[in-house]
Amino acid sequence: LLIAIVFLSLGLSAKAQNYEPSASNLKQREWFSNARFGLFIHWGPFSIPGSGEWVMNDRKLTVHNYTNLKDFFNPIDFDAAAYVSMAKNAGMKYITLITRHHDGFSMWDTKYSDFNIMNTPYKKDIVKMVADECHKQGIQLYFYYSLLDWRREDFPHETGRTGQNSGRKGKGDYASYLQFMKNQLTELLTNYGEIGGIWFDGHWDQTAPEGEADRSSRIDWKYDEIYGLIHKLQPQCMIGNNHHLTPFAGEDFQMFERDLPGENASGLSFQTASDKLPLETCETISKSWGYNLSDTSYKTNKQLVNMLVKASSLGANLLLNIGPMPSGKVQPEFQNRLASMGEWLKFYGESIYNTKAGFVKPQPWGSVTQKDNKVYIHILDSKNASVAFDKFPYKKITKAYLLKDKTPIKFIHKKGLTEVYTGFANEEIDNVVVLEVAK
Ligand code: FHN
Repeated sequence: LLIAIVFLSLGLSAKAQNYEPSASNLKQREWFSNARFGLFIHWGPFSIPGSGEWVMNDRKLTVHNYTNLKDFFNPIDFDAAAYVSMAKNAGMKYITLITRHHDGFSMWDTKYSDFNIMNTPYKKDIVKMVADECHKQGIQLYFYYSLLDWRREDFPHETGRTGQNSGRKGKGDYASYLQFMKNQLTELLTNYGEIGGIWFDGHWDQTAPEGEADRSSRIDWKYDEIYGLIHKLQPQCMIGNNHHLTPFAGEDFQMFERDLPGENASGLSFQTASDKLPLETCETISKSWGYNLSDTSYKTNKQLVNMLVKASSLGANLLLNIGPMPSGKVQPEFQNRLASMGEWLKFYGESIYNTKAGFVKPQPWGSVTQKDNKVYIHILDSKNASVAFDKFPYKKITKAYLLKDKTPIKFIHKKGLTEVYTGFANEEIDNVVVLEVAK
């Protein structure tokens, strides 16, 4: 028996190690790497109290009391077409929608949980409405799906770091919970057309706190089975998991929370950036992911452009979040910022979309993106009179000019020193200098 078990587990891990992405998956990865900008939507009954999406855990609400929220979720102002157009006008190429967050509420018509949108006064499948509109307007759709569940009896809550105040008894039953997740994922990948990717979150609930040496999980999530199912149902569908660790076998992209790859400024991203998988960083416009009445710390347009530029310069996408109001309305502070991003991208998009990481990491003055024979120098802080590189990777600079109006820019380029003169009088959000180069 022992030999059989060892053999079986070797077989399973070999299967995971040997994951070969399909041709459609590789194509999808390439598309994703070029997309650069997406919209994250944190929304559901958790939006009602206006205290963010962690309200159930933060206020120590029991399953019994929290469940009452579903009787108040009636987002009469929700307009899927307007959401999708808002994302497109912001220059975003994809939407990542919360289908089920840690509170376990399903935003679609699921057979596998009563705690779902059809049992609210609204009674309309929000995932379907968003999916139909995304397919109609030609923008890709990704699903956020929480591995962690604060309500279900079968989730092994007693081993987790959150959700112990829920009033649940027992130890959970992972085999049953796993089957539940597989059933739900099957619905999501069968009934809503082509899906760009699944964005898992909550793995960290079962690991030691960030920064501690032992980050192994307290339960075996059996990702082999979950990932295998997803790739079987929709081979192109990319899998990402916000576990804050080095990507596991079977994953197709790597995400960083509130952080640029490799920076760990937030203390949430200890993982090193993969040089094989597409990268994504996610951030909020204010502080909170879900609607928060007291959170008015909106980032400025300049800060948001900086984030997009720096992410691009590291070869990563920016997934920028909004937390709509309980009614479905998107507050004007978010709408205005998204519209400004769109305006900026209309002009400067050539230095963002389809680019690759720059030859240097972000610098105090700004950062670099590259495409074909063009190097884009993004001067985000124009206090400096010039920027210098000691290892410029191209032999020749054939032209140097401002992207904005083609004003020629002075430079020197000799062995061991390349200096571009950038002392601009104008205070643009981002002064983009284009260098046309040759090997
Ligand atoms: O706990 C969640 C949080 O609510 C939010 O969804 C973010 C988005 O990256 N992820 C988790 C925290 O890591």
